Amino acid sequence: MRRAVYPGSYDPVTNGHLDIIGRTALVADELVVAVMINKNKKTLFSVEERVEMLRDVTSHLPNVRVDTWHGLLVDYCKANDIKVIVKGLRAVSDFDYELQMAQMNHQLTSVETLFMPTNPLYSFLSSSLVKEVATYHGDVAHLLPETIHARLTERLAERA
Ligand code: COD
Repeated sequence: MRRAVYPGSYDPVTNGHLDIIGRTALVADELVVAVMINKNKKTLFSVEERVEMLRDVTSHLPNVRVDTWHGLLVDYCKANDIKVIVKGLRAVSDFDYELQMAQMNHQLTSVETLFMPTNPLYSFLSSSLVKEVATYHGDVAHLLPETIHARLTERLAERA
């Protein structure tokens, strides 16, 4: 696989995302982790912060870079000559919506979507659940890289 994109919100990046990034980086020549900007979605971290955090935790992977995009993913792919989208699949519940998006994206520009199965260690893990549990002081330290956990704790304390 030449160049692939792994799009998401990454608010914030979790060990589940990192696992998919690391495994995809082994089979792609170049992987772009794209923070997709959705102005209607309320996020805990700004786009700049999410990019900075992703760059920090992927700095050991030489063929991974981080970018942002506002608009359709297929337009990002076209503009960057990317023919493959990678998505992580946690459970059957992810599959329904991901399949719909994969088919829509293919219909729009013939871009292909490849699904990478979650590591069972992280099959329950999502950024939103992590934020919810951390908001009520549940322990999520083992679910995030250390620096991200520190930034999450700090941000939630500011908001409290
Ligand atoms: N294990 C494995 N995979 C995981 C895990 C985990 N624990 N956690 C998350 N993932 C996967 C998700 O399934 C997803 O593939 C990816 O990681 C990113 O996850 P999130 O939660 O950060 O990002 P989402 O799901 O909010 O991202 C949705 C997109 C931004 C990719 C989507 O809305 C999109 O493509 N938007 C762009 C606009 C567009 O083109 N719309 C038309 C689509 S047809």
